[in-house]
Amino acid sequence: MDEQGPNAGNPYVSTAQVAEALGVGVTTVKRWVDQGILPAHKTPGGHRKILLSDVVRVVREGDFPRLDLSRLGLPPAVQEAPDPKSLSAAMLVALKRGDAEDLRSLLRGAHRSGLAIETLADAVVAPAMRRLGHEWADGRVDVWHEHRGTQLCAAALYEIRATLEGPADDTKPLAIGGGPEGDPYLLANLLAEMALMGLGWEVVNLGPNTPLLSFRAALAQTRPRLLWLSASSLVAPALFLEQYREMYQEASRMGTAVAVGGQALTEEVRAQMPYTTFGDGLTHLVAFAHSLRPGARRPRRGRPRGT
Ligand code: B12
Repeated sequence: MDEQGPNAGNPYVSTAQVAEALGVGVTTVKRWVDQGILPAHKTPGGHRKILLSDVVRVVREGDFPRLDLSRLGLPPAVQEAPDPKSLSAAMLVALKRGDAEDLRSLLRGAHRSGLAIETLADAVVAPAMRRLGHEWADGRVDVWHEHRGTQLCAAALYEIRATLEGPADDTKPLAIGGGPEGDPYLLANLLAEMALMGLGWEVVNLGPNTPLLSFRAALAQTRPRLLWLSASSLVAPALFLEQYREMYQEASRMGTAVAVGGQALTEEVRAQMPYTTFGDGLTHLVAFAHSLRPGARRPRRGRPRGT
């Protein structure tokens, strides 16, 4: 970590630079910092700096008539949000061809041009992978295409994840999560982790195939504000439900909210599960996490709420 920021993909910018790019006054930007809308980080040199990823997030949530993000070194394309449908179709082509470079530039380009991680997950990655799954079910592709596609997609996502990393900050709320034992699915958990990082949370991704007893140990040791569970496949549903209920009771005793989702959590399975919230997509997870942070505000037209 130095004055430049945690990494080249996510540099620090000054309040003056942010003011110029968003077309607002420096005092307004400083007020947003004080109100927690724009988190500021103390650099080793004691300067208050803002992460580029936080500016992009605020821009995405707000509406800035005099926006000029090229002043922050971002490509002009940031202004026009890309169409998720055509991105998802292009992603499927790259997945089937195993074209790593195409996949990387497609996903990185979409994120740099302002698409939130949860939108990338729900409207680009999940639909493309779903179609790949249908082609497997119809015998048009083999399981190895799914494995390769998952690995290439994960590799591209880890590059974006690196740009979301900020300095450790124990004032941030903590979220932990992953997938249950026997469930190998990687992408939904990686995207859940990145979506919560993008929201300014401290996040621990336990990854797929994690025994619920280990979830409980992590819960006791980290006492998170939020626990997510992503279940795409349940190899032993009855045992899963029994262990999950025990974990949920412990979580609610600690005041930890439990968010669940994933293709294996059908209505029938959910009817047997207590949880704080369920979501079909990661947009639901982000909206729920937002509601857990009282005071975290979204700037309205050109300036934050109530000023
Ligand atoms: C990739 C893949 C695999 C890979 C996984 C690689 C890996 N390590 O991740 C491999 C090859 C291992 C695999 C194996 C199998 N697979 Co498979 N797989 C898929 C595929 C193509 C994509 C899944 C994926 O990663 N999607 C991307 C993520 C981001 O999207 P998502 O999971 O939909 O998650 C979204 C939502 O559910 C939600 N969400 C998810 N988690 C959470 C959590 C919270 C808190 C919230 C709020 C929301 C949320 O938001 C996400 C983003 O929108 C799906 C097709 C599909 N329909 O998705 C088939 C699919 C899931 N597989 C299927 C099957 C049958 C299998 C096998 C049984 C095949 C076999 N006979 O071997 C095995 C089972 C393996 C096991 N042990 O469980 C079927 C499942 C059918 C069913 N309903 O049971 C599917 C639907 C394919 C099909 N069309 O039939 N698979």
